[in-house]
Amino acid sequence: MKEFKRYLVTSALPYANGPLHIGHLAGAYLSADVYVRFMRLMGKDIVYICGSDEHGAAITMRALKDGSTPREVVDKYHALFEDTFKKVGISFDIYHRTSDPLHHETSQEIFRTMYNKGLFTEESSEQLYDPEVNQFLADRYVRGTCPKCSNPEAYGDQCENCGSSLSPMELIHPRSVLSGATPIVKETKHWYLPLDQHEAWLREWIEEGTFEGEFSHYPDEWKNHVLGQCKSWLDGGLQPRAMTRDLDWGVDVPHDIPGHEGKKLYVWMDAPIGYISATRQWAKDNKKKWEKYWKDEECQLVHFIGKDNIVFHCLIFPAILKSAGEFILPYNVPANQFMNLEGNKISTSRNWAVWVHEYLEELPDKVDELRYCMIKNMPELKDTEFTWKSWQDANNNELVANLANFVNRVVVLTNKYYEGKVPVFDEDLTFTGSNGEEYEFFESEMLTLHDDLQELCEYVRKFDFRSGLKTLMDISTKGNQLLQYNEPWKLVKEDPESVKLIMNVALQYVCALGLASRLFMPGTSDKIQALLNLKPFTEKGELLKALDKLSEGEVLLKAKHKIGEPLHLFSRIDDSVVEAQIAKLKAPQEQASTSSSEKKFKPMKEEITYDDFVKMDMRVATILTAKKVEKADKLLELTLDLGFEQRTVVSGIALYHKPEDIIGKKVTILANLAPRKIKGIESKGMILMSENEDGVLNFVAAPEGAENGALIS
Ligand code: B3M
Ligand code: ZN
Repeated sequence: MKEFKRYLVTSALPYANGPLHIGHLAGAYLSADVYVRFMRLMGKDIVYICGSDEHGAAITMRALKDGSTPREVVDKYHALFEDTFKKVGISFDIYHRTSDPLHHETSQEIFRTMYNKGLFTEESSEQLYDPEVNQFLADRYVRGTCPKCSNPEAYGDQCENCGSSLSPMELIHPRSVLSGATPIVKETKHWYLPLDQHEAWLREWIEEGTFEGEFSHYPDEWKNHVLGQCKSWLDGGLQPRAMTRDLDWGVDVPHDIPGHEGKKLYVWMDAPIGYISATRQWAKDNKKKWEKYWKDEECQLVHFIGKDNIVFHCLIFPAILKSAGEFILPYNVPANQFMNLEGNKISTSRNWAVWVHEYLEELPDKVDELRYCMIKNMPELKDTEFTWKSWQDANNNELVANLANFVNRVVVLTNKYYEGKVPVFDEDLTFTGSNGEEYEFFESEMLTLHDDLQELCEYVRKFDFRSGLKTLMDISTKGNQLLQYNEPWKLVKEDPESVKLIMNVALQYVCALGLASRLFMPGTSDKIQALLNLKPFTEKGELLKALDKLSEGEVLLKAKHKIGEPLHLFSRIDDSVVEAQIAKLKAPQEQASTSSSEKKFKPMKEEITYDDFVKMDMRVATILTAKKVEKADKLLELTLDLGFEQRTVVSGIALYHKPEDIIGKKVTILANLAPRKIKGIESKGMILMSENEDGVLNFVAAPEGAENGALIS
């Protein structure tokens, strides 16, 4: 085990294209959070970095689907992520975002350094291009018929029907998602990272743990599945990978590089650099030097990620770091596997997920219950499964019956027998062990407590968070056994002196649990500390201090210290809560499985002639201003730019769209509808909306790239 001067921990930057589900939480955030909280409690100099990944096709596809802009998409989800992580207690030192100018600057600097050193190769390739919107098409922007199974809706990178991975050129009858046009093949030039040239040192680094002949890490501390994936990539032979794309959303290729026009950095080039830019921002805000964390061998870098990101963190990003020069490489990448849900893989598109923000809205006082259940089932070495029943069981049988029960009994008894003061006991008291010999009961209990805490620390240090949590609960079990075995409530009459000793030991256990639960369940730790009437744990070095005290035979809680009043740590969860959650999860699936002909569609309207149709003047427009109409819940007053004029339209969409969210939005409008006065405002025209089954109104998207005033026919 190597000690470092500094520690730098990152969690994968989530794509800001949709909310977080519990699989994300168990994958890359709770694991890192436990590790970081532990390191802080051990007094380490540690920085915990994360932020939103705001570039790439994941974002632009979402914007396309929602009829909004990439900027709107990332702003929305970045804000949601910040809020969600905060409520779950993920203790980042900074939560940054890759659309920040500092990130653009940082990734451009690294790209430029690599370019100037001649570490990219330039290659031309043929790619699909949409001739109608004049744009190269990312893989996901092409759909067509799968050459393997004939599914007509396969994506350019994958067929979701048969699971084959594809390239867009393989699709039969390809079409552009943007315009429906048949793409043409066009040549384009990109900068490639020649990973083949990095293979030899990467292999040595992964397999031997040495870099340029020097120690880097112990490979046997890496998880087998992580090493396995890396080796299989290496054995398959690494290929050069394009580090740029033809896109209009992302980090520009630096403008001093010839041929930069229209090119952006590949999202997997810029996203991991997001860790560096976030550290720079943190350092700026806290008057620290970011280089001390990224460019100093005395710093341990650990990336927490899900298994689908292994190749990027273990091969591609290290190759970027080495090329850029002077950077340290990760000491470990303890990737987690996946967490399944109620018997199936979590799926965003099928809405088979527990969305974290919804959990927090529906069960706001059950945060530590979620953290506990996620850590207990963390997919550290293999895929695991979350079920609402297991969540309920973990709460009722472990948190309530074991931890809360123990803590509560100790606090209640201390208040009852000793006016809430930690009892002073007779130090000459001796106990007789099962072997008939006398021994120092108190000292031996403190040493056991020390060893158990030490064991918990060792597990966490080795990224075995499940065992760490199990050890915490074992300490609580031992506390319960202490009470159960000695029955202080019976013994108090006949042997009050022994009861003082037992209760003092029990209080030391409660204190240790309060401290150690901080790693896993910070809210519970706060509560225990409050009911012991202690100063708030500062985190910095508290666990280290406690271990030192216990190893010296000193107590954590001094005799005569006055504790607080009892307080509920956890309460039982009823079956009805579980049933409601399962019903909610299954409802959309059942709806989807009823065949479309059974769906309730609104009846068709009466037939009209072509002449009726052409009377309508529909146009593209942009919303310039939007405000609520006074005393009308449903109405917004909008100013629209039709290119040739501006006009006011009153629209009944206020229940579904906030004014600040829709300013700048491109919409479609029926422009020659006779003006009407609505709530005293003259409304000229009507915005086209579609209504879903729940009556929610969504904008009919304007055609991509269309200008204000363009006629729709
Ligand atoms: N955004 C992929 C993901 O969310 C990607 C991770 C980036 S880490 C630098 O799974
Ligand atoms: Zn297929």
